[in-house]
Amino acid sequence: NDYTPSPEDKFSFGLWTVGWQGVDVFGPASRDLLDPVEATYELAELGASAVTFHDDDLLPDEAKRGATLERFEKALSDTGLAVEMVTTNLFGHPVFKEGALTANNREVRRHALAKVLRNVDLAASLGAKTFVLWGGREGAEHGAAKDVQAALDRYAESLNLLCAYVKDRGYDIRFALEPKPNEPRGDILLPTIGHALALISELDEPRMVGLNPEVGHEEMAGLNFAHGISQALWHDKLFHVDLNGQHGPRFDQDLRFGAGNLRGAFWTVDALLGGGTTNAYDGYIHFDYKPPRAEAMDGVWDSARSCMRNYLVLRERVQAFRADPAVHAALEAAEVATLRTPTLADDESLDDLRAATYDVEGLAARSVGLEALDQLALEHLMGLR
Ligand code: ASC
Ligand code: MN
Ligand code: MN
Ligand code: MN
Repeated sequence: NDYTPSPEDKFSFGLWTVGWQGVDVFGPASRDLLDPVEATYELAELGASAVTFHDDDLLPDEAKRGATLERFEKALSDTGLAVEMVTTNLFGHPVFKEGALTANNREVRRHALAKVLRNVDLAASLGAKTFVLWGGREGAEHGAAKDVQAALDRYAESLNLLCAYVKDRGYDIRFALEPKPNEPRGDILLPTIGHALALISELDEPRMVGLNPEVGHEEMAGLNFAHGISQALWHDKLFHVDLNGQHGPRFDQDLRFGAGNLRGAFWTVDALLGGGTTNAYDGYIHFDYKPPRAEAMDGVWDSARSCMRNYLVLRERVQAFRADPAVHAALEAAEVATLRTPTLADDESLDDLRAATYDVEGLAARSVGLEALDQLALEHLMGLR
């Protein structure tokens, strides 16, 4: 297997990923500005099927908006790449320093919503079906500074207005919220998949809003990403995904996919493929990472190539794991499929359940075979099987 990306793999990259110039808290850019249209051609060359962008990645300069869009649309038709997702930068400009859709200042909130609406029009005109909202500045560092309940009212208000707008215009677009626990704000609203799911259930059009979970963002909170996206799939809410790498709870590293928690990446791919369960993910395999500041442009393209290669290798390993007869036997021994049987049978009552006798001591002493099963997974991951 040469792990060459193909269109069926549906790989997608944010233009801001390879375009990241390496500006960080301690130093300025370490790389030159990358023209987003050139990045589009290059990503197509590497094997991507689609690109995504924030309004300001593609169109930072209002005066050049028309000309850049024309060049970008030509790149899309030359390469056959799709724009599958669009998102709005509501975090970079200092006007959003205290929040955007949930800023205390009402003018800021109105400006933020107008910026999103304009970008929704652009997303629709480019055929994007998913619109992501990452609320990096929606949060606080201080206690009394943010009325969290009012902020959630305003978050819900914005989402309700956006859904009504999309319906009114007849756009084929769904929204996806991207949770993150902290950074750049001390504490961000909707910090995890679970918090975002709970907010969605309170909206006017819950079916139009789902999630765009990012590997590193859940892992920053010490959470299991595969479990998180599995729950999102259970709720039919995994609209999109941001794959990258992270070494446990620390700053948002945005490593290339496969770096950092490799074992977590194995289970992430398994969960996306529907790993032995009901719902699988069928959307784009989207990478949101930052090529490390130390790299020059050759390293940037190497890292983009590696994201796709690592996904393809892990997919092969996961499929081999799921196809291995020894794994089937271990799953059987661990009674994994038995969990699909309802606890109470159709023709039974709770009285029947209470009247039955259970061999409590025998059950307590039973073997569960979990270590044997996990070792098989590790051996597949390590290439030993
Ligand atoms: C997004 C998104 C992120 C952030 C980050 C900006 O839209 O998904 O994780 O912006 O990439 O640096
Ligand atoms: Mn991130
Ligand atoms: Mn992201
Ligand atoms: Mn990111």
